Amino acid sequence: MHLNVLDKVYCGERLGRDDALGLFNSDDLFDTGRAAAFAAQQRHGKKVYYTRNHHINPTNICVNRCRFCAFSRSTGQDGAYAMTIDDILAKLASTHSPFNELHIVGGLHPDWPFSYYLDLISRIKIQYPRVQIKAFTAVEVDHFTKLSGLGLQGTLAELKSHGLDMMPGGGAEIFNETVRARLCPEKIPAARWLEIHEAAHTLGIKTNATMLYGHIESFGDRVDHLMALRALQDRTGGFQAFIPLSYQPVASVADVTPSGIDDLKTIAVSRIVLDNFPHIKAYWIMLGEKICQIALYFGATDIDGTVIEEKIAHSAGASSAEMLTTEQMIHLITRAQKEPVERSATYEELSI
Ligand code: V47
Ligand code: SF4
Repeated sequence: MHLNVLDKVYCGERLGRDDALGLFNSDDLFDTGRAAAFAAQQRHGKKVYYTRNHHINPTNICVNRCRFCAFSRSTGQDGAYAMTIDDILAKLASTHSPFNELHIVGGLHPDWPFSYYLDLISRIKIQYPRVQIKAFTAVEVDHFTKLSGLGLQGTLAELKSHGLDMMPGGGAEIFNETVRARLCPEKIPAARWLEIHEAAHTLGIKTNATMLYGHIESFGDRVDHLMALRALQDRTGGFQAFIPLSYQPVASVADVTPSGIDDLKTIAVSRIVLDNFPHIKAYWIMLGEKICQIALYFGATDIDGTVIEEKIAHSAGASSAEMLTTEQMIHLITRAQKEPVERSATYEELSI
């Protein structure tokens, strides 16, 4: 059965649910990886994309308090913080590393009005007109709809007109509702996450998608998650990259992180199953730099960016560096015998 499944990849045939499940259950990591590398090479040759980006997390105060999230705090709790727009602009002004992409996500603050978020992105755009803003997960956008009273389309249109260039893929976690209820009972349901991404695509806002794996979910849950994303992408074509997020252990959920083998298998199966996604991103922050580099032989064609200051994975104890320089990113890619390509948030190739 396994060989037939991979033959489908080489013939450009789409995999079904059982095929994908068979790959997750197989121990033949190299055969799966080789087929995924073939799928990646067909799309992008030897090119591997990276960006110079900066992560901004305006607040860690969040009304949701997902069980796997070591980043969030309640109001008044030790370590809680909330930045003003001036704080954020001062932080950006003080960075010495150039950036083309700003990745802005944060907690669902109980008191901030919608105007905070609009002012934030419009003031950044005034200061940095050439920088692209990738901001706000579907979870935050859902929260904004309750503040704005503008409905989903109206809220997204307002964000776009104030400078939102694209949306990150966070908040998808795992779509299976039973697992989701155990991981993050307060979070929007999977159907709402998909609805928000579909609405963004309809308005011409490209987005990414993620999957948090390696905690209490089953392989079947992962396959269903991938199938739901593939079906939406068939309808809209608005997804740019899929990012499998390797679970960083938090005692209240599960106390081990996925193995390197599971990380590579998940990258490979994602590349094969998501035949309509341009990129699979190996997020070095959660994988570590070495697994990220090996992932370039298992179907990944993007390694995210310099990041500069990462809080979400590092709050959960991620042992990767907090930033990489452009030279380190290029080195990571060229040492894998691949061709580094600097990109914008929306995948325009930039000349260095
Ligand atoms: O939604 C929280 C995850 C996500 C943990 O779109 C955890 O380009 C692992 O979505 N272990 C935010 N993951 C990060 C994210 C992202 C990152 C990089 C690039 C892009 C993109 C998106 O982090 C959250 C949640 O799923 N997360 N806690 C944890 N313990
Ligand atoms: Fe809040 Fe996002 Fe953390 Fe959940 S994952 S508690 S929504 S910041």
